[in-house]
Amino acid sequence: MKANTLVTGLCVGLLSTSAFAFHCPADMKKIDEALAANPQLSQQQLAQVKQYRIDGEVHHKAGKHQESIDTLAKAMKILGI
Ligand SMILES: [Cu+2]
Repeated sequence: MKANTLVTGLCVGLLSTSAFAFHCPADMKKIDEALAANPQLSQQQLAQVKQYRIDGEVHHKAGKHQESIDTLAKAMKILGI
């Protein structure tokens, strides 16, 4: 029973990690698509979005998926997506 609980916990941990790993590229894709669609943003907002997009990718590649998602979320908020 104890071993089962441990295995279940381990699986949930692995699943959430891979869900995060998948989440960032999906967010980056949404941002890229929004940027390609000529968003109505100021130069400053556009620069911020691009910076967050780059930072998000860096965090993602470093395995810091939660930070990546948080950073990409800021870009998406500016874009209104
Ligand atoms: Cu990631």
